Amino acid sequence: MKILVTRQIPERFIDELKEAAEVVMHDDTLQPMPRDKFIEESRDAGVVITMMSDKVDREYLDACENLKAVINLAVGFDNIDVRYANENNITVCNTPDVLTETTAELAFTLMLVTARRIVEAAELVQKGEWQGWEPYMMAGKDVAGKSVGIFGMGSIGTAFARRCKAFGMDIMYNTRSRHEDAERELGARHVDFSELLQSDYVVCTAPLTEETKEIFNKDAFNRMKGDAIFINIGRGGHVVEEDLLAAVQAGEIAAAGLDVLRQEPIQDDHPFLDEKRIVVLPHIGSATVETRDAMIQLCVDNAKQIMKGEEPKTPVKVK
Ligand code: 8YV
Repeated sequence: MKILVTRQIPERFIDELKEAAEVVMHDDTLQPMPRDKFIEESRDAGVVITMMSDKVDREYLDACENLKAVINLAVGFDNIDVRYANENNITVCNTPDVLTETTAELAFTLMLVTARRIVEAAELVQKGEWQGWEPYMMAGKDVAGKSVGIFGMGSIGTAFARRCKAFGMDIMYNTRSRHEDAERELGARHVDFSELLQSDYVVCTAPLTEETKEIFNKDAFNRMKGDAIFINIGRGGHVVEEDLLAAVQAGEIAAAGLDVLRQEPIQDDHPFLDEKRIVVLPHIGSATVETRDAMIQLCVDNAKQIMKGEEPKTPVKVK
């Protein structure tokens, strides 16, 4: 049975997979597999290692009769119809835990970068425009001692909260269910969404679901403080980008730091590109060599276990 890998991964992982099955790896380094090729190559595959850009929907799952498992190189799995896959006896795996600290670190970095206007300041120097000093030149906003509202308190949200505690921040969070460990260890308070929006920093770390889609919209941004900073490392689909842009431009919030967008990569004419107060990163939350190695290794381990007919390490189950 074949294993299809839809992005390029280092040869050593391919060699390991080859011990279990024939392996086909996509031959483009940057672009995803075109949809028709993805389906075609998956028809005789037993296992597919996917990325968030691969849509594993009903049409795809119906077309792939031999498929036993879809292994997503990500902790998020909003690109996959997990329920339908499971109904059809197709296992779905993701890569939780191994990327938690790295992604929380990036979220914290984005908070510091936007608060202290790091991109703007570095650009000023690079462009040769640093010509003197005045007290409020590139003045930003403190992080230490401020309040932070974390939307989504899973493992990444909690790891992020730990960093906030070290900065003496007042931590609030909003999720469907209470997180008693975070309350006890970090002094985090469970608040409703309206109260969360009153924080100095509003940080989205949640997975994308039907309930959270476009939750950061005109109304949410209107309710934030004028000097609030919005950070998103979850998924672009949480945000109505036009409303975020309008809120920043109208001074309804101060700035935003985004690692994720509705459509990735960003389009050349995207209005965020002209807005200094919105920092956009190319979805690098988990992008360290150590973590990417660990994520890929976990996918390989899952694939090997499935090929042996064993339970994989990290299956996704939907309730
Ligand atoms: C992935 C991510 O690198 O894990 C996730 O959910 O968003 C990132 O860590 C990205 O999705 C590539 O699949």
